[in-house]
Amino acid sequence: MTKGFWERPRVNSTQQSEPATDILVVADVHLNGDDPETLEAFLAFLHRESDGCGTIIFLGDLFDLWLGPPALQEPHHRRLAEALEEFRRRGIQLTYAEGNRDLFVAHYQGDQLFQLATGGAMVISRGGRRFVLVHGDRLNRIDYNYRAWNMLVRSVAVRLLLRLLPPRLTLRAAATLERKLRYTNRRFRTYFPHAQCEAYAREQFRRGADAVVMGHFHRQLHLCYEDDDSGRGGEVYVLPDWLSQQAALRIGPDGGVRHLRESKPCGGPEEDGAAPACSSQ
Ligand SMILES: [Mn+2]
Repeated sequence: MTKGFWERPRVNSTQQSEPATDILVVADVHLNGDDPETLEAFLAFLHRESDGCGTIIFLGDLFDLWLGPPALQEPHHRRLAEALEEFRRRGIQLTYAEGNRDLFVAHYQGDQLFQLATGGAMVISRGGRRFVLVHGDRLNRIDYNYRAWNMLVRSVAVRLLLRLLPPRLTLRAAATLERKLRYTNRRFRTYFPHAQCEAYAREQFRRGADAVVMGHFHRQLHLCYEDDDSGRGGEVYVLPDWLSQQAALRIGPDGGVRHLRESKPCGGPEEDGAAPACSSQ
């Protein structure tokens, strides 16, 4: 559900208390059925990097396209679902914030695969810092075509259609849709909407957030916003995509944020150690 995303994002708190464990945040993995090697590489990455983590937050677009209804789960979706079971058995909390390639994932898969799944933003606290985590595709309010498209495909009518149509037909249509979707918000993905980001972030800071974490833009940014008239400021971390950069972000028990990066093709993990210098906007 996306209604009121901007004005009042659907925010969910994943935990009341603050456990002394790290949070691993991953975005834009863009897995698909044609590339099982990448799926396995991602799972290996998750196993390695989730060591010492109590929570993994998937910040949307885990697949090139993920339709939530159980009848529309393809082998690569099922493979990941099976693998997630193992993380849950290890006591790791799994959460999901939908991206633009996810349709009704929170609705249908929320209770099955994740302790928490949302079509909007989620909130988590560490070290007294309050983080708002959101995919980021709906950040740009002036991308009217995309917003209209987004409202249409996430409507109740489309959800019902997905349940009524024969799965084979739906999956074929989805493959076509997915190709089209690649171009819907291309123009707005080629640059980072700084003004829109600041407006969104400041809204969250005024509501008590200390930092906003997002993916979607397939680039790494760390932005600091000074206190405004409301006396509130904060930071924005933009997480690069896992697909091309094997990037992830780790939030420590003290609220510290660290970017992880693994060199390609298959070297050991290289850690930047600290987020890039914070540049004021
Ligand atoms: Mn995206």
